[in-house]
Amino acid sequence: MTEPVIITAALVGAEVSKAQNPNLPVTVEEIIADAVRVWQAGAAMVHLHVRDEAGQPSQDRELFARVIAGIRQETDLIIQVSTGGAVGMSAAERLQPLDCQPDLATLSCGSVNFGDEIFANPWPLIREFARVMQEKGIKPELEIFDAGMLDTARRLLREGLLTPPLHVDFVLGVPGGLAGTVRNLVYLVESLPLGSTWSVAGVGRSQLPLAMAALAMGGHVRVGLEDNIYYRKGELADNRRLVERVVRLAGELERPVATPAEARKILGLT
Ligand code: KMH
Ligand code: ZN
Repeated sequence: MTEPVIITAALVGAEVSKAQNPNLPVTVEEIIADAVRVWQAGAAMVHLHVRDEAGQPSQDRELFARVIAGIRQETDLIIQVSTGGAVGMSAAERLQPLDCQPDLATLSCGSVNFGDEIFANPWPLIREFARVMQEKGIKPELEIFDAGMLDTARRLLREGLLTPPLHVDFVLGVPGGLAGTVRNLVYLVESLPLGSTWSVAGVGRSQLPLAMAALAMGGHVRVGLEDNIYYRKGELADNRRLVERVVRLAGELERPVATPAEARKILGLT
């Protein structure tokens, strides 16, 4: 049978505001409600950020704990927390959600220009984050924003800070990172360590073509307002519709959509 596709919904992120898209979930209740909607639509995993009362990005462990508890009460979604947080946050701040027993956590494998700013992930920070995840038994999702970051992932493997098989997410189309083209995706997938699982998150207008490419290539797909606020040019999206579209496309390509239980098996989660 064709490999089922794991759909991950990146619900809110740290960069988008409600002013840009009123459908963005920012309160604890809104994030939980959107998680339920994308789960009903076919997502198996959520990539989580949280916001504070002012709607600003936060890595506060209490906020994460409330969101995760609410999602787990209503769904069997796989919970993946961000350790990227927002540009400029300290390492200690970013690590907080690892205290909330997520299933996975992101591990960014290098620094990258991020619009006008720098998303800083120096080697000692990467190594420390990997060590904490290993200690807590949390599977990393390796965030790859540029091609050299795969070499950093290999270095972590050599140093025993990652346990194979790896799970990788190619975040392509960040202004400052590797462009969101099918050619780049093919190159990255061909460069992966054998046995790795992978998904792609295309930023902005690259979200749809890269999702379609991943479906055709046997990979997994991340969509959501964190990466892209439009459904099509000039029309704002919401998280459920973005997931529903991937489900329809998967159907056309005869890729079954993984339930959270199937996704857990594919990712080797216990
Ligand atoms: N908000 C970006 C600076 C992650 O979640 O791990 C980092 C980010 C990656 O979103
Ligand atoms: Zn994120």
